[in-house]
Amino acid sequence: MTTLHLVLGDQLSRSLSSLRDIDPKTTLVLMAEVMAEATYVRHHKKKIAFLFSAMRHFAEALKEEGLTVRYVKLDDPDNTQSLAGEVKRALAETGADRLVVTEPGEYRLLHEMQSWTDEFGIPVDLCEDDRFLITRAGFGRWADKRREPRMEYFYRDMRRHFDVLMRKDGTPEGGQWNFDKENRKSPPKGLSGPKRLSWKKDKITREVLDLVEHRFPDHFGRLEPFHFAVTAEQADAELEQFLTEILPSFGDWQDAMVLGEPYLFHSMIAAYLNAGLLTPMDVIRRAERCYFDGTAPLNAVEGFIRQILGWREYVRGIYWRFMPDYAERNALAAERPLPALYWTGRTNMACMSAAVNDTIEHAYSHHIQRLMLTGNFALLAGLSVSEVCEWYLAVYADAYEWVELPNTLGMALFADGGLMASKPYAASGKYIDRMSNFCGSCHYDVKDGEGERACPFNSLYWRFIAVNEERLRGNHRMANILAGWRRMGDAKKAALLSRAEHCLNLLADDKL
Ligand code: DLZ
Ligand code: SF4
Repeated sequence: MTTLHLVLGDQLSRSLSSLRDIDPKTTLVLMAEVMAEATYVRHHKKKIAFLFSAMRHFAEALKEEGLTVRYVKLDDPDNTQSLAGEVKRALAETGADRLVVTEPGEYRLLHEMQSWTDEFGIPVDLCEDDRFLITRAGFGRWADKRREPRMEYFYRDMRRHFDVLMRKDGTPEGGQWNFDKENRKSPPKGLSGPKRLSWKKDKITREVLDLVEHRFPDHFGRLEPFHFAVTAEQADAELEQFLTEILPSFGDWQDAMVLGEPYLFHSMIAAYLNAGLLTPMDVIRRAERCYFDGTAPLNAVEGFIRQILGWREYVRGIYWRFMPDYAERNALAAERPLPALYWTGRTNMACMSAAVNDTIEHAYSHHIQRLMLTGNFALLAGLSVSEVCEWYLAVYADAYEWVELPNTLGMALFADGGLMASKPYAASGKYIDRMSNFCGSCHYDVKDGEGERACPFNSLYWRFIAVNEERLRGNHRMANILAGWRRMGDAKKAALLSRAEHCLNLLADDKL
């Protein structure tokens, strides 16, 4: 009797629930590179290369351990190019009579797998993905008890439950849960991040890069230079570099943006965590130790841990609790087609050009670029929620729907009507100017709202307020801004709205 253990491309953890306590004599591990997964959105070339190389390395490690692995490469002539097709083929060719798989990270795939028992006529065991720290059902119970299931309260419960950065008397280290006020420093002149580790491409990676270049030539992004970690050991070394050299500065400059500095003091581990090369609790405990050992300050360690113990778990919980209808939400009726500049990076807006070009180059940009540049612009311009969500899912090496959808639809676009965020993250050029050095070299004038060279973020910001006045009326956190708009003179209002319309026309003509 043989059991087939399917391991997906973002499940590359040896501790995976479906690979635990397995008997090598009766286990056949199946891994498959398939067009269906590589093209359901047109993923960034670097994202596909990273995953395929990491998958191949993971399969090699399992084989070295003595497990039998059936690894189907993308260009295998018999490849059916879908996961279901490869499971079916493996069952037929090996006589396996049972399938075990850890639950996938996306609703579409879970939905599909739920029909596999009937389709293939064998038992399908779906194991809980316990690399996450709270189960889907556990989060559902937490959320259903609350009128507004906000991250901050979830995070506090997680800190208490896992005893992370807590004092013996049950209060948080430092006497506060959150040190964000210390984490919003504007970047001083010349701020630059440290040099990152860069991995030499081995034979497996070189082969994969060749494959991706040939099979996905029209996908977004630049394939080379490629220096992602592709094994758990390499990812661990990047984490170690972050903890020892970079974490101490992470807090202070967490929200800063600097031209030519895509990484600054960010950890860059999301792609590794989300593909399974690192596990969250290990990262959290090691970061916590940096605070207790005195090698990193509390504002940095707490801010970093909150991303993993709080945000990451929270967005995943929201995703599973509210899917599938969550994906259909569009509370602000945003329908404008996604403009070409999101794909090309060609625009006179220095900030947007930097964010998109960094994305093209690295399949990465940091959270403030995502939230306050590309996300904020999409919110203000009323860009189509589904098109923006698809863009985020395609372009970032760390993006899977469970993490991308709530972050984009809920946080950046406020399309869930305030389930996740208590107010829209809408900001004018003033915020961008404070947190970056982009405006100094921009074609537009950040201090101007209405003139010919006025920063588009300024007029679009007020247009957003005007267009959504009714929808946002009941939101007390928006009351001052709405009152500011109402108090504004008619001539000023008209000038801002006219400038905003002009900017939207330029956007449609690819000339903004
Ligand atoms: C993202 C991705 C890509 C590009 N390719 C594959 C693949 O060829 N085979 C595979 O098993 N998984 C791939 N993945 C990851 C899956 O899309 C991911 O498991 C689901 O989206 C659920 O998170
Ligand atoms: Fe961006 Fe406006 Fe500043 Fe230009 S002036 S960089 S468009 S915020």
